[in-house]
Amino acid sequence: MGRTIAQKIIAAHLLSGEMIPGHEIALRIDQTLTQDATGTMAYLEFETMGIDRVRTELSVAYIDHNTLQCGFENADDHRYIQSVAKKHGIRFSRPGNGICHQVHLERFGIPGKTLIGSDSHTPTGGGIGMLAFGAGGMDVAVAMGGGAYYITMPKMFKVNLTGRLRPFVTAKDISLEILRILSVKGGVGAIIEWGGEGIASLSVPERATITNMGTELGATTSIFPSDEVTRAFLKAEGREADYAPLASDPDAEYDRVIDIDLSTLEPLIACPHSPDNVKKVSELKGVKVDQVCIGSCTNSSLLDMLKVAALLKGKTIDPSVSLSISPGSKQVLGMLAKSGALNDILQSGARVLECACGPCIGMGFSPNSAGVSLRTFNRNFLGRSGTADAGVHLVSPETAVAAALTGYVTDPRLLGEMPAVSLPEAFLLDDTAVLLPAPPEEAKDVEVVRGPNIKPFPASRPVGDTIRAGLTLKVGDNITTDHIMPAGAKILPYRSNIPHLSQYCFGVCDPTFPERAKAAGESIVVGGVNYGQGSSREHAALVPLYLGVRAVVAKSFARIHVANLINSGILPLTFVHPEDYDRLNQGDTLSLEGIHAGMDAGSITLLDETTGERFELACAFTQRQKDMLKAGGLLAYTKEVSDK
Ligand code: MIC
Ligand code: SF4
Repeated sequence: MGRTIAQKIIAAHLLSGEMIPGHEIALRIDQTLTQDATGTMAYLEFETMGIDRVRTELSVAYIDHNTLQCGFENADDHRYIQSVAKKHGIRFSRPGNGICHQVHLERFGIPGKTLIGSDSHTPTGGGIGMLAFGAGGMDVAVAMGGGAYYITMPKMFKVNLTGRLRPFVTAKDISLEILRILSVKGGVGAIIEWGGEGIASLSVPERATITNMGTELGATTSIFPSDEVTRAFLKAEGREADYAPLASDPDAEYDRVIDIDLSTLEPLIACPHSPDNVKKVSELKGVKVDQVCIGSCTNSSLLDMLKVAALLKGKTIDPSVSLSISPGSKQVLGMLAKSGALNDILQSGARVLECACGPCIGMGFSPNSAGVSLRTFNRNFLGRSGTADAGVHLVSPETAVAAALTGYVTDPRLLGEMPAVSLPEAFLLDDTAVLLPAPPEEAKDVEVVRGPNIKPFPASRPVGDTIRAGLTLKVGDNITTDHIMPAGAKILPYRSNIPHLSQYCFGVCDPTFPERAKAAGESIVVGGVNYGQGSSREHAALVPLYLGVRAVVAKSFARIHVANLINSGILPLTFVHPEDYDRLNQGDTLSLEGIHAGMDAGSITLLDETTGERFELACAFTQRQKDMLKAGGLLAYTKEVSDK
């Protein structure tokens, strides 16, 4: 039987395990990336491993999330990351150089290579034919040390594109269409390969928009073939030598095939508060818009920005609207400046923000009270913008401009003719903002700089044979890591300070949780389906661990989060009978007994001591995961293994 693109890359990087869907496999990782909000923790973890130099082909540390610097915390973390990178052979992308995924695509992505990043949108690299995964910081630390990355062998989905997009319909609308079809959990356990004759008309940045938002489907990752379009992009980046063709075999088999005729698509919009709450833009016609934000790792490429500039040229935005534009990288901003397009943007009344995540993660530019915000981003989870009652919608850059010009949700096709925009044959190349590490012989003299915001990790706790704990929080379906451990300008600077962060844990669901959890000592949290969807932040596991959470019982889990729970030594269990969820009440006292034998048998009984009822819970841990849980998480386990 032929192979899919992902199966080919997996086979070439397989260290152990069988490529059978559902089985655990270990992969060799060629490249890693970190960003600063997860990076500080990842490098602290890496340092505990006592390895002098990273053992990957390439590791890059980006600074792009925490760039507001309202106090000393971020600047200190930047200095820490810069020094640790210099010491251990990691390249350092300075603040201002751009959003990790955009810069990585431009300067480092290579078709056929494996990449893991401590950011859930690392699959952006699939746009250039990389097999790229979002992962928790600990997994990235292990990969930097030359260790394997473990995943469950995914199923293979194929999306076949036919036809061609009509004017004002974009790659973002393709992403929203697949979210409409599959929902935020429809990609769980699958790798999505994009193919069909329709992909020939999609440039690498457009493909990257699509693989970026595959994360919102819950997919393990997404990938495009590497073809002449890929070659042209790499050539324009001065990296044609990195090109390698990559395609699936004609007889490759897929678990599911979805056909989309591009010529039938219309401009789409995801309504609050979920990326899969998708409607046609025309259905929301006339809704008043207060704010428009263009940028983020989804839509900040040069192509996006040139289109935006062309549409804004010679026009002024509606006085009632506030418009922000964050170009994705220094390369993009430099080329906008050189071509004069930046001036077209500025003259329209837009506010140009720095090349960083910015408003996407609530780092400034929060909407007004109850404001309607149209954003070209990938997530519109409740509270993420920094304004609790804002209504955040996700749209394409074209639809964003239409709203900025008119003040209302407007079908961009009403703007008239789409100006012709194309990518240049050569990009502006200047890598001076990517600092090189010290050579090995000098690295030993590099001093790692640690600020006072860096606090110790929460103590690891081995999972014993019994857990007796209060059900301190019961939450519903699709709980995101933004619910569990919110981000935003007030909290994000404390990513290396778990005690401080803990005050905000589950703040979106129940601000009393931290106090109640501390009072209870030990807790079990109960959730619905797709618990922990969204970001890769391991803080959504480490902070609950700090607050005494010993187990999470849910109907189902999101991939990265469940790995982070196990890495942190928190026991994730699923209901065998999902309806049992309704019979558990917040405040009950729960106990789990015979955990070790249960882990071997694949099922553990939960006793609700308050009601006397018993429930059957499932677990399907590999030996490695069981050992990790019994050791108290990945770091303790790694230490145990290396001490033997
Ligand atoms: C996000 O988009 O939610 C983030 C912020 O980039 C996160 C990482 C983090 O929380 O630091 C992600 O997507 O993994
Ligand atoms: Fe940054 Fe937003 Fe992309 Fe996360 S989704 S990496 S916050 S731009």
